[in-house]
Amino acid sequence: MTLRRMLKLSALTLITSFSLLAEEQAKTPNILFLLADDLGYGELGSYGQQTIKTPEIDNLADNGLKFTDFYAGNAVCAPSRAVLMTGKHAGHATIRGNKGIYADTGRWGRVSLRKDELTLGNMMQDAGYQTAFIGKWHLENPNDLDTWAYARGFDYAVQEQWQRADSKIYFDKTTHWINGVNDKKLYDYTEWDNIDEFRTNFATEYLDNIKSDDKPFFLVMSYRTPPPHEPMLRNKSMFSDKDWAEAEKHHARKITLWDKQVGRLIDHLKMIDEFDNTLIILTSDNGGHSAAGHDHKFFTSNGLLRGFKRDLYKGGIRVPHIAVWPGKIKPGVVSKHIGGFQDFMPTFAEVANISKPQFTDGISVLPIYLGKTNQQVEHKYLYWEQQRNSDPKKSLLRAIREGDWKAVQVGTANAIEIYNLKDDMSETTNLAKKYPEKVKRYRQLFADSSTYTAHFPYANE
Ligand SMILES: [Ca+2]
Repeated sequence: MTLRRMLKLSALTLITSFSLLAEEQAKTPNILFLLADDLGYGELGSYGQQTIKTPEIDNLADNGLKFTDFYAGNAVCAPSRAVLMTGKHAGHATIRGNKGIYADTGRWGRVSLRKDELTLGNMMQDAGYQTAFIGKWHLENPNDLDTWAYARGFDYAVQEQWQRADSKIYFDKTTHWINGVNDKKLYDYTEWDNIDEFRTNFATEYLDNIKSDDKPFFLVMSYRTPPPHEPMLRNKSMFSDKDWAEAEKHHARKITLWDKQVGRLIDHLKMIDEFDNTLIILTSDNGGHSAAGHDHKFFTSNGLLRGFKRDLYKGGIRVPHIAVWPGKIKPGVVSKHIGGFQDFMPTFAEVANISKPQFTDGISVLPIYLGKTNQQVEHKYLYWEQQRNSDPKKSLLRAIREGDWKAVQVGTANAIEIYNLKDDMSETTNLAKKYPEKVKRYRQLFADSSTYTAHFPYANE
């Protein structure tokens, strides 16, 4: 080979490398958001679970970053998902409980996201993403299709709808509605391992045949696992040799089968060659539950944390948060950063290279994802508020996490409790009497953090 030809080849190689690099840099990543329902802080092997095995998710965690102090938007489904979808914290979100009051009738019922609220789906659409949502939405008025996921920022939406509605449409809980009520498929438990296998099929179908190749995707998988709403499973032999109550066997089966489906979706992503360009998040909408005969203490579902689903003690709100992004997120990192569901909106805005919406209370955690921890902005404090359908003296719950400190008030009739999490992660010793100035400060912060919203009348009390 002549020297001239060698130089020409080297130059060509160099140009090709540069173009590939530019192409690689310009390629906007996909985002896959895996949302469990009522999965406790301690229900994954990677978060300390000893009995139920979650090898697929543990493998995912090993390949990414794990947060220890990350919080759901609230301690029950709808208000937590409202925080996720709007980037507003629980005192600013327009949904503060699973039911709100309608002033005209005095009835407590399901409240949808306001139609003028920009959702995470809307934001990602505006950023040039194709968006998809599969599973439990829980932010709609069942009678108003304009409040369903398909109308709220998702180009493709498969939504379960099992809340009773007043309309003529009959919402069977096995029905999965595709793009509004244009199409539907019924889930028959005898044909599948679990409902999340059925849902994962929608996801693989979406990735293979529905999404286009010219835009990145934002796919939210909203699973049914592990709450008690799935009473029937085909496989009853798993764990049958255990000396456990039937409800506990059922709980363990569900998590085991769900883990398998998460693994299946990740494998599919690898098969279609999208894994390397996808940011994958796994988290839960609130802490582990005790319902339908299942006791959250049986498998230590919430680790050493106090309380469970519905509580603003940490067992109700602290959740796993695993983030994987090949080549970007360093494997095996554990972060103690204090964050919450409102942070996903600004994080995804930054990943998509757009400005975060001004109204969000969240702070992007992208610096932590990328290992630039010195650039991470901290929250001054996190605030939660939950309103229930009865007397606020008993049912207005509020909490704050500020550094090592936690303040909790369980109804306005009860005093504010104060805990120092540094020495007392299980919130067992109320230090309110010892720190009256902190009680005063948190009372003020409770009031300052809660704004008026229709349907939840106790805000700012
Ligand atoms: Ca939930």
